[in-house]
Amino acid sequence: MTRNRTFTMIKPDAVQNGHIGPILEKITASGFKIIALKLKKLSIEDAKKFYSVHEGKPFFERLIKFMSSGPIVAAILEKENAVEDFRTLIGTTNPENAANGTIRKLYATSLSCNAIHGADSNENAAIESAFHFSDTECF
Ligand code: IDP
Ligand code: MG
Repeated sequence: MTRNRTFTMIKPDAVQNGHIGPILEKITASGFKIIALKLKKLSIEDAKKFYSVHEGKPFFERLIKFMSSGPIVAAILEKENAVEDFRTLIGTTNPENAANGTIRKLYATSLSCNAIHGADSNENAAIESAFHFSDTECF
């Protein structure tokens, strides 16, 4: 299987609750190499752009408010089958349904505030990585 890359954000709830360290440890222990990493705060405009696919959905405004409420950790990760394996590692969108041991099961506080983002395709991983990291940054 070929190595490829995915994109993640540790969301404001998990950053605020002190879970950056344990989440990064779980990610690297699961075989992902961290290619790029930064702590940043999204503006409302940033969050709207990043989640534009969800515009018009009932949870959109709450999602934007939440994602711009405090710092996030953005990262590019590399592994064989990275996108699919990372989605498995984070668990289902609703943490109540997430499998034991997944990041959302362990660290999410609710369906809205679910601790972590994972890109859902190779194409979106590339788009989302470019959104957060310029090509002058080291990766
Ligand atoms: P994903 O993050 O598992 O890919 P998406 O459907 O892409 O899930 O939704 C993006 C984010 O929007 C979720 O991670 C969650 O924070 C929020 N969200 C999704 N569905 C709902 C909902 O029904 N109620 C509240 N928030 C939601
Ligand atoms: Mg999604």
